[in-house]
Amino acid sequence: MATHTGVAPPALAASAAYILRGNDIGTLTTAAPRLYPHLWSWDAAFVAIGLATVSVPRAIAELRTLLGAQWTTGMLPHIVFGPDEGYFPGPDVWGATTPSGARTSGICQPPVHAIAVRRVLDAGRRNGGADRDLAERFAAETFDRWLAWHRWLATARDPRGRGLLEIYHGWESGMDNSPRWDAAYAAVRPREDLLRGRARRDLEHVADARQRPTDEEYRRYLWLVHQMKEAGYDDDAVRETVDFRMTDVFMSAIAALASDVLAEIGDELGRRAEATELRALAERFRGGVLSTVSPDTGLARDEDVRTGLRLDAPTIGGFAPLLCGGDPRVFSRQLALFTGPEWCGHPDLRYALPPSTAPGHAGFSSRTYWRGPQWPFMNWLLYWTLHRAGEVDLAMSLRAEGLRQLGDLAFGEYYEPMTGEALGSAHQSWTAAVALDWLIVPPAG
Ligand code: 9WN
Repeated sequence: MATHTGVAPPALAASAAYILRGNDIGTLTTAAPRLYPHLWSWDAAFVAIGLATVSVPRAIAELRTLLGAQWTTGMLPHIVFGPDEGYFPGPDVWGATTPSGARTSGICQPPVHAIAVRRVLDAGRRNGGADRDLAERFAAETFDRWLAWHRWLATARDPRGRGLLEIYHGWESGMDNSPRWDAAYAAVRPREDLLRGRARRDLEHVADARQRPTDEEYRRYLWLVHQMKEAGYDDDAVRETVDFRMTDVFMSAIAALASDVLAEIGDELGRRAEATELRALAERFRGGVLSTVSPDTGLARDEDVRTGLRLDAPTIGGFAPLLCGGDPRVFSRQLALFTGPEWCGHPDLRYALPPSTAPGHAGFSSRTYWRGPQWPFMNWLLYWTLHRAGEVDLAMSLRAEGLRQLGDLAFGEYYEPMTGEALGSAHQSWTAAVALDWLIVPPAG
């Protein structure tokens, strides 16, 4: 098998490992060398999945760094800052330090981490010997920490038990400027220009500013951070005061999936009561996600909690039911849509992979971040989940196309869907990580 540029799998794997090694600053793997010189929560999970293919101990160290910054509430913060001062908004803006002394942001990201624990455990068992012991000890020692994270989400972020997680910043979704959030952001009116006199460091590291959110968007992002900081990052106070309050259907589906995965780990550890609790959570989130599916479009929808309005933007977020399952009819309708001409089967796509926003939609922009480009880590997440759900052919096609896309060895943050051009940051860690997993771990493994 060769990629589109003829790169042989060993060369691609070696390059991916080289990228991860290069981004490793000892305690953490930066999400990207220049644009993102710190640890990001959901990136760290995918990074650990990739690292597990070359070093189980190093994968564990990555997850331990994240856990070392866990808040006493159970929240895993979306950024754990390293020593580099080259990111804005940095620790001075967030003003959040944990009792353990970790400098963090004050918000979270989707809870994909149990999948990483599963993958690390499996890698340890495949290798045997010291790796097996280490991975099993790690899973047993940290199980309660992951559980605390899921419990925090279930209480602080789903206060009414609807099975839908609330977010208070688009950054929490990990899909920052997706059209999913346009309407909610339009209602955010910053009362101070917190960008004035501050440099957008992110724009220094991309070829073209159009690949990133606009200044107008950044003013709103900073205003929300300001509001949360003013509320002392207190969960109840933030919920009541912040100008952005949305349910995130994709994050909720990830919570369902990851709760099931953590329950399976709980079973293996003999933690039966906790496994039962996690399965009930998975059921709750699955029910929440399914309750939002539009009978017209077949896509799941986010909701503005303040107005009760459901949002119909056709984005990758609408495919949340593909991650959590639960209703065979919804699932097969989504599969048809996903592989059809509006999405992966769109005739103009260079690779049959899901764009972040449907081409043709008013909010679509082929080079702009979450408004159109394809994201390799997302392709991996869907590959892994669909394989687990028994959709092996589709999963293997995502894997093959995903690897062809990465044959340019750029390890881009995201890709222009029509031309295949790498955009955003080069040498993005989670992109390298998923390439390694695809190349090294047997698909059923
Ligand atoms: C803000 C690190 C992160 C990803 C997100 C992605 C982007 C940050 C930014 O980069 O967000 O959190 O500065 O743009 O949207 O999904 O975790 O790779």
